[in-house]
Amino acid sequence: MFEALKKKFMSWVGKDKEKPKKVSVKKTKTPKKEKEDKKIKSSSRVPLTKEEKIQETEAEQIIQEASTSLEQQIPEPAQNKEKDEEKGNFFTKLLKKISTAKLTEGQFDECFEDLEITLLENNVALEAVDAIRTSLKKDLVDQQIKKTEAAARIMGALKEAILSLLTEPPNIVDKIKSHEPYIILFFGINGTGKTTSVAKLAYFLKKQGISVVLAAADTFRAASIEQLKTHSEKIGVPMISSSYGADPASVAFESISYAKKNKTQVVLIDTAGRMYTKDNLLKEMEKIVRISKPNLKLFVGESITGNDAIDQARTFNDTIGIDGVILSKADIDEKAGTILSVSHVTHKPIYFLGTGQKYQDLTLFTKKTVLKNLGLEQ
Ligand SMILES: Nc1nc2c(ncn2[C@@H]2O[C@H](COP(=O)(O)OP(=O)(O)OP(=O)(O)O)[C@@H](O)[C@H]2O)c(=O)[nH]1
Ligand SMILES: [Mg+2]
Repeated sequence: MFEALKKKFMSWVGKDKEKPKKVSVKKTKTPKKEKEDKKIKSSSRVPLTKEEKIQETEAEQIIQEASTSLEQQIPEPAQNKEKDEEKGNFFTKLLKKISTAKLTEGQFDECFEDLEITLLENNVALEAVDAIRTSLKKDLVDQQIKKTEAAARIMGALKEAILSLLTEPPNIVDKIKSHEPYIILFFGINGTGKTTSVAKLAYFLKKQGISVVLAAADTFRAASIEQLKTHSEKIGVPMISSSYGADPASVAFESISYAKKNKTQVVLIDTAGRMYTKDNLLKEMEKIVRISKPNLKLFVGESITGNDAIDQARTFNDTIGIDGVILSKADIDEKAGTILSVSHVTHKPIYFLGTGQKYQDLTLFTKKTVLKNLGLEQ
């Protein structure tokens, strides 16, 4: 998850690999030039404290390494350096400009292009890219930024920009305890991981000592009832089902009656995958919602499908209304732009990430996890 973006961000600050071998190209200054430089420095600047001097030296090193590393590296014929790397990247270009003077909007836009391409290539939705641009602009353009702080300010601004896209979900266990029975409805298109997520959540809740009943309201797809039954037996939770072709809304209703009678705390309703473009399927879903009155409607989308998942989430939100998102298959998603974008587009939190095929592979979503995965926080 986020490997590609993390690699990119870390390469900016030289944390992605061992430091490149350098040929020691000592810049020779004539004694006269050295004297002039010293004169300019001492006349135009307030004297620096010892600490500031160290910081400035470090900052100069970063800028120099980042912007001229290619000139100084031993050429590696096997590795063809890409053109944009030669020209510098978002970070190094910005760093150079910010370290010289206040950054203008035009300069920012020019530098942002590199990041914009990276984000789009990694499945970040256009709206989310725009939000990142706006946030970074606010933090960096026309700001008085000390040279010593420039690198940290850029990375800090990036972290803030990413945080602004994300929504921290409420504590699901607290929510569940606020209403009995607490009804959670799962929906999404075919094969996204709805049934697996129902099973994973049942497993998660059971481990917390919360009682669960499963509703096999996918009465459409062949073997769907058996699939959920297998999960219910393995996890050790009851399941309510009917026959194939039965009204899914009535299965949901039956399960809720069961929960009320047996004081079961949570009802997890599995539904058939439906194309969000098909009106009749959405109408059927509306009926399930009307009858089961869920406390939480979770859209299940595949992290790997990028803008498709975003479009699905948007449409389901517009038609049925979603309360939150589960993004499955995050374990096989190198790009992970969907994780960064879906909450910004729908204004709804991601509750969980599906991170594998086992019951325990359901990860509670937190902003901190995203930042950590991106290398922007320890
Ligand atoms: N790697 C990985 N695979 C997953 C994850 N979640 C689900 N899967 C796999 O995705 C496939 C489809 O999962 P299901 O749970 O059957 O999907 P569904 O949405 O219920 O499918 P339909 O009922 O046919 O619409 C299965 O092979 C699951 O094992 C996940 O987080 N990571
Ligand atoms: Mg299913």
